[in-house]
Amino acid sequence: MHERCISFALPVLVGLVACNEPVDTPRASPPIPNFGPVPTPRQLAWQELEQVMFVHFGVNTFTGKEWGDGTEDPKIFNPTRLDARQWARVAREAGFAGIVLTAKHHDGFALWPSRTTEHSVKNSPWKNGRGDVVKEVAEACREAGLKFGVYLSPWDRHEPTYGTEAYNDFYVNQLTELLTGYGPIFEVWLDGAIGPDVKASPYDTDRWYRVVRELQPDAVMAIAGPDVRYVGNENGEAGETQWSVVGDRWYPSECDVPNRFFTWFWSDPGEILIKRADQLLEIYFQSVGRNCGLLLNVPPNSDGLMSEQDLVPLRVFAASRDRIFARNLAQGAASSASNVRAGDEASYGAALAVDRHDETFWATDDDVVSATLELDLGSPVFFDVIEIEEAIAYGQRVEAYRVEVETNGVFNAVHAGTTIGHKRLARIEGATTRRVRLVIEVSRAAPAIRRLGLYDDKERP
Ligand code: FUL
Repeated sequence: MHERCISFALPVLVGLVACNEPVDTPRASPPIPNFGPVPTPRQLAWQELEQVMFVHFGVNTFTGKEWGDGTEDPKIFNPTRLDARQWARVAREAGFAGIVLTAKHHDGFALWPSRTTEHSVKNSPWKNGRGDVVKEVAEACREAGLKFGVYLSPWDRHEPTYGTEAYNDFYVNQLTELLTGYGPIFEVWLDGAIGPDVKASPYDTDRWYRVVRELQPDAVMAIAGPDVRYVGNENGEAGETQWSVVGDRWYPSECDVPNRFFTWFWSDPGEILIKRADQLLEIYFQSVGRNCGLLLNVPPNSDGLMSEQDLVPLRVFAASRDRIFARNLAQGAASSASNVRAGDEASYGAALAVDRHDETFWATDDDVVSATLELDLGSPVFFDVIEIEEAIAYGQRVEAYRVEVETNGVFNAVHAGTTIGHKRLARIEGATTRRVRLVIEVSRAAPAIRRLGLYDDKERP
């Protein structure tokens, strides 16, 4: 949280500052030298979002297919009760920061009245061909305070120029319509998928990237793009070791995952194929809790509404997650560290890892790459969830760490891990202790830890 301060520019009062925050609000820790590649501002902003909702919607919603072949009659698209505000409300109430909409899937059907194709909502009976799903979702997101992003499938099974150079013009024209007509776009999802029987078009991705940068400089390009990478599966499960650094690039991962087993588009399967709340919670721990963005799909039905059968587990998941993280038991604990950068407690002290501020962190001297942070919780406290965050604006550093708790004067490890990154969450068996240590065993450079959190998952069996 930034201090909101107003400087008075009166000649006799130069430098006088009035603050409306409590006086104990610490200042952000001063910058430290970057280590290796660091995130661009757009990547850093994206990583802070943590949870985004994916929305697959289109002709497949009406045919029950996952991959339409582009021969669909646009007349089948008729979501008579479509309410994008409901979608946005669902996303917001479940704690998601934005929505990424499939503006066009592999079937080539455009959810906006594109000038580039006839395979679009403009030839559907929905709103007599005058509807625009992209517009409705963009506006609903804006109203709900959510970010809005677009998925535009490069693979297009309807467009005749697909497979030729000319398709690049077609694709750039579609990108241009989407990136100029609907306000700020935070993410452009460039799906790498393509059927086994097809040769990919000669994609001029450099040109596409230039267009996105020019029209929406704050947008990240994901998957087949340079800013955010595919985690490698669609189970919502990142590896235990998860670097945002790949070679000499900052390239954080995203876990795109459907809330239904195996399917992205709505069809009426009965409840058996919908993931339960505890499975969604596990996905959260294995994606957000392993230094990844979570992009969780929830498909609207053929009426144009998200269905109760999808929403019930989502709500229960969100409530469990919020209950677990409601109270950080480490916040404000007495703290000390084996090393504090320049001995400057106010700027880099251990206490800054257990305050409530994202802008402050504990950091060590540059030549200290293993170090210990110790907390005294005042009295024995039970916890079974651990949260650790690095100050990734300066790079990702930690390679090995462990968390120890004290019992009868002896510290024992209850969790050990490799990478931390933006966020690391761990569920442990549960420990009751007064003293806790975070031991950074190996770090590529001086560790910079912005949060150590301890939580009690009361619902856990
Ligand atoms: C894949 C697509 O083929 C799926 O249909 C879905 O859109 C998923 C998110 O990406 O590559």
